[in-house]
Amino acid sequence: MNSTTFVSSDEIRNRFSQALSAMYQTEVPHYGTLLELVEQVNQETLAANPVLAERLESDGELGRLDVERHGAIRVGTSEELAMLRRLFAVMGMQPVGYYDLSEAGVPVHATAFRPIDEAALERNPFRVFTSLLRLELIESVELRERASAILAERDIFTPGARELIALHAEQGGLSDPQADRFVEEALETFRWHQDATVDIKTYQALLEEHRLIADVVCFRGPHINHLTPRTLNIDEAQRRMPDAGMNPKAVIEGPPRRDCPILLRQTSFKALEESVRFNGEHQGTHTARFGEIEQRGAALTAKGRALYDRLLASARKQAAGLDNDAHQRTLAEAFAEFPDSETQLRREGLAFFDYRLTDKGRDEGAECGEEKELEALIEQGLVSARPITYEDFLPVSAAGIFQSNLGGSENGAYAGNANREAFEAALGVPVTDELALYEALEQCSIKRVRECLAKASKLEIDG
Ligand code: OOG
Ligand code: NI
Repeated sequence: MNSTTFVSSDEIRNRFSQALSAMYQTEVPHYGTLLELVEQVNQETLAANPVLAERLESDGELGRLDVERHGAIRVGTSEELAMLRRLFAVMGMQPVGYYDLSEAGVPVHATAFRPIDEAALERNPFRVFTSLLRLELIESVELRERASAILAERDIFTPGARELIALHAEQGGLSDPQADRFVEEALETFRWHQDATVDIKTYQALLEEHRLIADVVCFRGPHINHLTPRTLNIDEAQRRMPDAGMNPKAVIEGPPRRDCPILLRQTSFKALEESVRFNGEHQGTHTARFGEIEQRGAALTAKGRALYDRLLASARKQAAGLDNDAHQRTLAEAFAEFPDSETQLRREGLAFFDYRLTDKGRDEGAECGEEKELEALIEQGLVSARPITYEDFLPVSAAGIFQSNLGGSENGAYAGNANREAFEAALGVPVTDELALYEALEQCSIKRVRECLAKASKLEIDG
């Protein structure tokens, strides 16, 4: 088959995220309610803030505000994770970053499958936070063996999905009908199953060890456990959740509200109790699925991230147990130390920026000299600098999201067990370092600016 007839991986990811969203809305009607709330708050925010509306419009963002930004699943074995890597690769999603949740008393480690280049992110940034259960952290040998025997029995992929993943590798792409079939088959892996694969006693035993172990082990597949649209005002959305019939988690995770947003702020409605049928015809319930919202800001450099981590750690100690309003006030006080203007963030090397030649720069670039420092070029209005959006996750925030749904079943004994090598061995490839990606984007934008200036001054000399 000729490669020109292949559908792009960006297009397959776009179709998949839409199909997943439609499925999740029918599975979890509450999630539809969250989407409506987010849409309403977004519209009000835009109406009250024409500058923001204009910027989103000129960035081509306005038309796709309602596209989900991420979802999450949890798998049980290395084989499952390795196959998922191939499934996500069909959609142009690569494993980026390593997240150790054992530190937070949750027996998983994780990565985010996401698009990495600028054009792909622009098309559809959909990512999936993917956790691998760490049975080796279960202390009871018997329970550990029982769990792995149960997991060994299941195949979370349909034969059709396996076939199309292989076909994609063989052909180097998928045709339009093949892409549609792939989306349909891949969706099955993410579907909810009301029938557990175990009896209620086994479920209870695993639940007692840790709720998350029961969630991963006792079902036929790694049901999608949340989706996450983008909100333009997370504080307002959180405030309105109860009136809209949702039970929000206690606090918004991440940095406080700022003039220059950094990293990622997230909150969710808490997981719902859903009815489940266990082997032996026992009816019971299981709590796993929720809805989340996110608001993203600038990607931080290693220096900026270290400052964020330090301030967050100190604020969290003081904020423990506070309600969201008090929690946000405590955070805001601690973060007073974190520069809050784009100029400062840039000059102090705290965030990554995308540099471009302005119209003025294009007209007058020749005289300004290519040798000048970037900051001087910015001051003269010849170059513009925009923060690069953070596309990844935050371990402390992720832990907060996990814990809000676990009913306090974290286990301190799991802590201190980061094992990136084991995760990468299971995955079959190393994960990409997220900082290196932002650094490369920034460097690439600087190089483009320099090249344009060099070309302009050469034209000037030649002419
Ligand atoms: C994943 C929780 C982490 C996030 O946005 O930080 C997450 C899970 O509960 O499986 O999705
Ligand atoms: Ni999430």
